[in-house]
Amino acid sequence: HYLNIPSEKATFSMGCFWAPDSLFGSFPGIITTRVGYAGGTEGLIPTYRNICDYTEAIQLQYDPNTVSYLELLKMFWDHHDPTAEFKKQYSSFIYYHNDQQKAEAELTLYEKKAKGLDVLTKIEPAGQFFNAEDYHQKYRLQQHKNLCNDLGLKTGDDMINSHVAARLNGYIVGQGGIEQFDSEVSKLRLDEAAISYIRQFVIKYEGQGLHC
Ligand code: MHO
Repeated sequence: HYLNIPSEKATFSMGCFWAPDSLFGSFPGIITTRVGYAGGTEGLIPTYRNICDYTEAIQLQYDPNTVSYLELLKMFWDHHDPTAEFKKQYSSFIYYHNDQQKAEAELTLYEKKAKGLDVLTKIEPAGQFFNAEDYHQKYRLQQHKNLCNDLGLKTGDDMINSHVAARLNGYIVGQGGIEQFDSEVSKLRLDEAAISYIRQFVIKYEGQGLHC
């Protein structure tokens, strides 16, 4: 049913893409996520082993009536260090999908710079997005093979297109927390065994942050 609600895209690069896949996956208003490569030279085909001049990126499909782009931008800024210098693969980018996203991204960048921060983040139009290899999609969730099998999540496309996979990839590493998990879990239509399996990880990892 979430395919029938209005949705918009957002694309960010903020270091290793496994972390934002979990960070955003269980965030309110996120419908689906995919990880991949963005912002490189047109005509070059990036892969994880040969990423060319692309960045690791997260692409979100979100419900703008539940979460605003400004709220997503706040998550972007709050969950990586935009002043740290990395090779291009892990650099900080906001790839905008329309003029309003561009204006809001520029506003928030300006606010950071006004605080005296030496922010390296670049803002560019979203171009072609190349999906990463299947094993990178919902990476944290994929570490729970039996759960994925029980949920019928078998292929990379399953991982990319499933709302449940997006939510659980966050919850399984504690993102979103137990209160939010309990309040939304009935909507995910999981069986009791799956719920209690996931629930123990939400409790275990809540508040521990993300690593790559
Ligand atoms: N530290 C991770 C980075 C993976 S990320 C998808 C590794 O050792 O593979 O770039």
